[in-house]
Amino acid sequence: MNNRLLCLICIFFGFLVGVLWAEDGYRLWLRYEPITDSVRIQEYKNSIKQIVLPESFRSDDVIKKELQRGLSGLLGVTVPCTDSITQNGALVIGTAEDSDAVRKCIDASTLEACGPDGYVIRSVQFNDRSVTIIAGNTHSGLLYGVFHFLRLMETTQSLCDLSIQQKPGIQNRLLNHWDNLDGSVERGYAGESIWDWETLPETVSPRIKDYARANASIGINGVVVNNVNSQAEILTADYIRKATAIADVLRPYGIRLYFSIKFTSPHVIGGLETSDPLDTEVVEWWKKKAAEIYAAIPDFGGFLVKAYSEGQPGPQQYGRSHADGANLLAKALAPHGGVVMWRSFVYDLTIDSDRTKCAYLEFVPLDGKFASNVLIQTKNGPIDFQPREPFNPLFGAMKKTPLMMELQITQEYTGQAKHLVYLAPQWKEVLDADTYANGAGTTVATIIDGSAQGHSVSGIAGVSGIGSDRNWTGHHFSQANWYAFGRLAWDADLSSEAIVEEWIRMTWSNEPEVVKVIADIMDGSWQSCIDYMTPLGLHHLMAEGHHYGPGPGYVHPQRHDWSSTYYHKADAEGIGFDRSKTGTNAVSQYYSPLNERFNSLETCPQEYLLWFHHVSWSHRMASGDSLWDQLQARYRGGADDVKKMKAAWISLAGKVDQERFEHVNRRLEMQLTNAEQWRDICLAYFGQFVKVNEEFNH
Ligand code: GCW
Repeated sequence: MNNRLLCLICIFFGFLVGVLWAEDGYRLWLRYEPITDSVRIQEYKNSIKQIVLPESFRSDDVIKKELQRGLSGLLGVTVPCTDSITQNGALVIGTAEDSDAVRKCIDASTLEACGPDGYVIRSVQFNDRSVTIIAGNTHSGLLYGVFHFLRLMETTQSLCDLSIQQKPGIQNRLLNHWDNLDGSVERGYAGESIWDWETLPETVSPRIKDYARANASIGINGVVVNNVNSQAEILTADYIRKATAIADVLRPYGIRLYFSIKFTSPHVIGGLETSDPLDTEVVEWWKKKAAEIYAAIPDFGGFLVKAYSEGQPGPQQYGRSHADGANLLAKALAPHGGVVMWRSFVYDLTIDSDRTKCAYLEFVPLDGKFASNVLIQTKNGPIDFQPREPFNPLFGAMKKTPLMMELQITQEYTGQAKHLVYLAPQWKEVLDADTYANGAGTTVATIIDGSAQGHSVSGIAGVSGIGSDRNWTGHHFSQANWYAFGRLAWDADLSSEAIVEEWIRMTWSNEPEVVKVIADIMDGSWQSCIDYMTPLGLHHLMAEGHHYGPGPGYVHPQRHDWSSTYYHKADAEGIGFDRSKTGTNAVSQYYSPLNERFNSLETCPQEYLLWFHHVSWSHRMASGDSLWDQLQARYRGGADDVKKMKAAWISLAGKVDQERFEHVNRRLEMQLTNAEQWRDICLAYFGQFVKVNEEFNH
């Protein structure tokens, strides 16, 4: 072989190795990279010398596979699976029924308290051997326990003296895909849908299994596969067959499949004259449809519905209420154990001219009228996933109805897949907010987990930003929002900082310096985004349609509630939406003392100031600055923060892999340019009003 040929072969194989080992983000936080800390490796090897699994798990169960995959990546060894404990360092996985060690070492009441999804991880002595037990009541519980155990290793924590007991706060922890049947994704910024409807059910992409693994690793147990702006076809026999193939892949990971349905399906695909919820043929149609779905997908989760909102049909067109519509579907699903997730995202301005008030006015009077398997799915804030909103006053206001919370993982209004914005602090602010519904301490988290108002069914949904891009979410850092959503759905008490640290260690590096730099970038990123887009309670200033860049002067030709000017109301006097008692009185939808706190200019928290008040440009802020000075400082500070984020990122050159480093760096460049645009366009626009305010200028 001549030298040139040899050289070409080497280059080719070098290229192949490069491609195969490229750090492209596909593995998410489940990278299972070899641990480099030699003390830890020794400790781990001593703690895990054999895996003892129930017999039924020993062939190709996902628990066994995940453990072997994790351990061989992290430790570089294949740990043998056995049916009994033969040495120190056994890792036992099982329920009380199938494991002697579980029965003897874990108190039955402790295990029972874990419920169906919880688990116990404990270091014990059993028959004179040192053993680690992962115990649960169900396959899902054990799977979650195993992922927790692997997370400890991925984040290089000790496995000695473990005593962990976990159970999720919320029962239904769902992703909502706004995926259309043609493969496009509404508000998706990471490529086409991961469901390839065309080739299903014959071909199921291997990606779906990796998607299921990722979800299970953070406790997500339900997936709505199609857009809430639904197409009736999803309920045809053809699509049910296709969805069955997806459900079969999700099932071993404890994930149930749901559909978004179109309310007029009986008419559109069923050939009925009407879809009136009180019509007996319509009732029968839904009953049969539910039976047909459950025959194919026995663990089907239920329906998500966007009704009478943004052009979607609903019961109102037949003179019926949301409750009539939801109960129709609830009745069809109840015999099979399914639920209805009925969205409260409605804003019919004939009900009230202040958009923030509409959903409350429509839904609160229906409290107590919904069937027991209906949850009202409510966005975190009263408008629409703006960078910052006060919590939605519906939380706490419907005491007889379980309310789910809908968060947006896909960054529709927060820079899409171009801006690095870590959203857990936004979600924490809402979850931790006190509604005062049962007096002080009734946080939004306690409303949605059902504990404050005694509901046995509970749920939370995140609008997924997942697509077929190799890195799943478009921006490597948007993966963190998927991760954080799952972790908070499991445990709303986790701090945003703790989640960030876990995620960085698993996704980027365990090096303390790298962890610190990335954590600093992420922790402040939400506040920076608010500052360069919509500071001090401003909202809905984005350009029309794509919802990405700034459009403070935008006026919609027909709908004033889609105009930016409707929201900021800037004029020569000042800026902001007066929702105080002398304005639209939206403050009255909050319980006392919040209602009074928001109502007064003196006590209204600065971050919601222009949400609730029209404030004069010269108003003295707590800092002593005028409002206009403060607004300028926020816009400038926000854009400057991005400059700092970028500089901090550059300091990581050579410390994280080149491929992701460069990708993120390019995105930060775009973010900086866009943040400066937001700053310049908004300040120039608002500045016009300040200039004509003579009193203030003198
Ligand atoms: O956030 C808005 C989006 C719409 C979306 C709607 C909703 C699916 O701009 O694209 O439609 O909310 O939540 O229904």
